Amino acid sequence: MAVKFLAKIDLMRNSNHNESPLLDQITRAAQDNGLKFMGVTSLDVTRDGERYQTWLDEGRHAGMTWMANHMAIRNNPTLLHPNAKSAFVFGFDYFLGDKWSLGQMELTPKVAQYARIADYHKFMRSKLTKVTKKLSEILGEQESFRITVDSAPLLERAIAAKTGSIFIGKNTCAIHPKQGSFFLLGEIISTWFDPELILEKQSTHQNRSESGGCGTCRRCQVHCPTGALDQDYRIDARKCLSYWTIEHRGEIPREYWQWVARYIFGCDICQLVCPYNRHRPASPESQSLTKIDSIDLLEMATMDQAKYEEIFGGTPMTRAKRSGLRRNAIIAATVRRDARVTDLLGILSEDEDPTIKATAKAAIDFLTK
Ligand code: B12
Ligand code: SF4
Ligand code: SF4
Repeated sequence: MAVKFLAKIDLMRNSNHNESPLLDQITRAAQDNGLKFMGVTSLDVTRDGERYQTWLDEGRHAGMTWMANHMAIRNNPTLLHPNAKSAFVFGFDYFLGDKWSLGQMELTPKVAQYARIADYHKFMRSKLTKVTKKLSEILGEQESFRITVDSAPLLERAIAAKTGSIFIGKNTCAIHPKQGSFFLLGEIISTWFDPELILEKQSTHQNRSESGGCGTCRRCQVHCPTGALDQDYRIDARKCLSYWTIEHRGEIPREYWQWVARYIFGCDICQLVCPYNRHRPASPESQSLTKIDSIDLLEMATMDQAKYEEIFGGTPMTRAKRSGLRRNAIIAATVRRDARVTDLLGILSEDEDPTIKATAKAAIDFLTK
């Protein structure tokens, strides 16, 4: 596909760039809905598709077997929508102001920031639906669109990097040189294509420059508590706390317990230590969406379905299901010697949920050895 890369447009800064009145209008539509427009790019992900396959071949996706599904679409996102030719990429800034405290055990375990607010799959989709209406007005009714927010087999970070607004860091996150990495991604796949306005930039993140890049920095790799960032720009989900506490079903290996006690759901460490996230103000829009303030380990370890829905319903934490959240709470309470929960380990080891049963038994073992 012959495309032309125009001068990099710093759309994340929401500057009044004058490269294109059309892109300006889209930037404004995004802003009106609390989003940042990062750019529009083609759907060619050939190089990233190859990287993705290597990553899978090495088993780095851990137990996320679904990541090997729909490979034809992942390698060719034009299959996502009839006549699809481009992707408009948007970001939602969710930074809540957390700081990294060098591994200290805080009073209560932390929840990753994105998970403390309402479920982004839902609210970003509703924001993007409004932006799509505007796109239809601007680009004409002959164009059609499909919204995706982590809901299709799409290499979202690779697509975002092609706009030139962000780069991929050694922590594998999409990082904006001025805004850091605490933003969520959403895309509008579209039939529209204008070779003059499509941004097509391959990542140039090896060197540090004005437009981003890690250079010789290795902070994320050094501070990752579990060694999951064992190669530059590649994660091993088999070692990532975020994988174990969110995606994994069943027991969590003992070697990760001390970290589950600090981060009970997800993990922000490799982002909090990143220089690109320094001196960031919290996002007011994200603060207003906050649903989880703090965690009560007793309540979380023992909650029934109704309590689970009351506390965690509508948040990204439901991804781990009630079983996963109870499991994480038992582990955190055990490491923290929270007697309110450890006194119940005998009862919990008879629980009808096999994961809870096994985790409680392992917890008793942990405390007695
Ligand atoms: C599976 C998944 C996970 C897995 C695996 C993470 C991973 N790094 O792959 C787990 C459960 C561990 C995870 C954790 C998190 N996730 Co997640 N996750 C995804 C998901 C669904 C797929 C990612 C994927 O395909 N990974 C496979 C790898 C190989 O692909 P990739 O990282 O996208 O890399 C591509 C390019 O970056 C490039 N590339 C990779 N390596 C290299 C190397 C070089 C040299 C070059 C040039 C290019 C390059 O090619 C790759 C393949 O195409 C995406 C949503 C989506 N559909 O994309 C969200 C997504 C990546 N996650 C997101 C978030 C917020 C998180 C967490 C921060 C949540 C948390 N606080 O716990 C952590 C961050 C951990 C981390 N350091 O990545 C956001 C990231 C936003 C951002 N600014 O980057 C996404 C995009 C969801 C969204 N819509 O916003 N996640
Ligand atoms: S999310 Fe946490 S465990 Fe996973 S790579 Fe980043 S620092 Fe390591
Ligand atoms: S901490 Fe350093 S190496 Fe890691 S992503 Fe940020 S700039 Fe890159």
